Amino acid sequence: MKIAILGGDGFCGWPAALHLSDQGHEVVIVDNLSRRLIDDELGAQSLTPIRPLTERLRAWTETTGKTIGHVHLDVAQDYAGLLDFLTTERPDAVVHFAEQRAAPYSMKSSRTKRYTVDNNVNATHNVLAAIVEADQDIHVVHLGTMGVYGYGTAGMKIPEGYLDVEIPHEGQENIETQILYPTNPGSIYHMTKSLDQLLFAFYAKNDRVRITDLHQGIIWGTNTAQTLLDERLINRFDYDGDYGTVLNRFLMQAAVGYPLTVHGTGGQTRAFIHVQDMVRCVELALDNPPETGDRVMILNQMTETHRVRDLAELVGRISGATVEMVPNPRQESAENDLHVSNDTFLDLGLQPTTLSEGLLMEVEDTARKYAHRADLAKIPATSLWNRRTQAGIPASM
Ligand code: NAD
Ligand code: USQ
Repeated sequence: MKIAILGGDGFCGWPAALHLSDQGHEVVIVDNLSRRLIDDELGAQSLTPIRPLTERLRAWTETTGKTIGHVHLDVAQDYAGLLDFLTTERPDAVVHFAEQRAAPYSMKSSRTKRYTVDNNVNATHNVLAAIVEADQDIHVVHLGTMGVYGYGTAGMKIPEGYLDVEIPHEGQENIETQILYPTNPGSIYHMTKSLDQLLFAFYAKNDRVRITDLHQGIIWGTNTAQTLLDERLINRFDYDGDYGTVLNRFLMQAAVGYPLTVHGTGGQTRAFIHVQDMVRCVELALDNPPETGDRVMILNQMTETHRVRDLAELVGRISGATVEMVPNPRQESAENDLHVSNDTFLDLGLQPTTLSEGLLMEVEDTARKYAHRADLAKIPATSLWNRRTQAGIPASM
């Protein structure tokens, strides 16, 4: 397959590009390097020493003899460039990672809120409109989020995107149908992913664009089989208060001797997946496209759920780190349960990497190895969700 990876310089896109290239696919990365500019804006750098994209690509060719192309393009702003790219390159599939993905960054200010909405919604819409205008049958695989569902499901197992409902019908039998699972986003970032869902539903229905939307949980881990081949291929590792995700932050904090920053009571339950399983899921999704447009294929891309305080306890146990309950900067439920159906990927053969296998290795091989690069001042989460959290009132929904 010829595959365009939009956002292929990022934390998920880079290992996905290498994995697909390694599998023999022809891969082209499209990225405007905005994530690297945000690193500069925040004064925060990846814990791991990521190399410039051109050097990464050269290292891939030197190491494996394979080539990955690169087009510097803003998918959200340069519609003509995107259309030209699709018309010229004619990819079989587009994997769309090219969005601003940090919830805390999206909640920092009206500027970052507006940037996140403009960038994410336009990027997704441009991809869909350009595919229709280019008149090509390109399979779109989008990286969405578990967070579109919201996290309070009253014990119900979240189905893969669609909910069976029975609607009362005056005096007649109830109508049985399926609807998109109602969204309940908890940040501007998660809201853009909810808006993406509607764009996908529309373009599938109206233009029969074939779309797979992967509702992904929080990624943990850093490297994959390919990014480990040469240090110049290393993946990024975010640990700062905006972009660092919870488990990787805990691993890094354990490595540098910083008390693990549990928000509030740590009662939030979230879905997780290892970065190596993420790249495999993307491959499985590409290999199993929906046959027709009409309806978006939605898959839950996660392998385990964990409560934040349990994760902190686990990381503390294997590393000796201490735990500190800090005031929650976010507006979110203090406690929630989460049950998720991930049957499709398991049926397609995914064999999950479990926390119990990979966690210690992650602390030793990545977090401790690069601990000397850490800037501890960047650890605290300073993005406050609203006037309540700014006033120090404990978060509750
Ligand atoms: P990232 O910020 O590391 O990578 C995103 C990449 O897209 C960056 O290289 C950035 O430069 C590029 N980009 C952003 N806007 C662009 C634009 N307009 N034009 C061209 N390139 C653009 O993020 P990530 O962690 O790799 O996440 C990728 C996708 O996966 C996101 O859409 C995110 O919502 C989703 N996701 C990530 C996680 C996670 O834990 N990291 C979990 C669930 C879902
Ligand atoms: N948390 C802590 N301490 C920390 C950091 C986070 O307790 O130091 C808590 C947060 O309050 C939250 C939970 O951990 O309750 C998860 O936070 P996170 O930053 O790891 O994850 P989130 O903001 O949801 O975003 C991340 C990715 C996003 C992706 C999402 C998947 O940045 O791109 O969409 O995970 S999901 O959470 O399933 O929606």
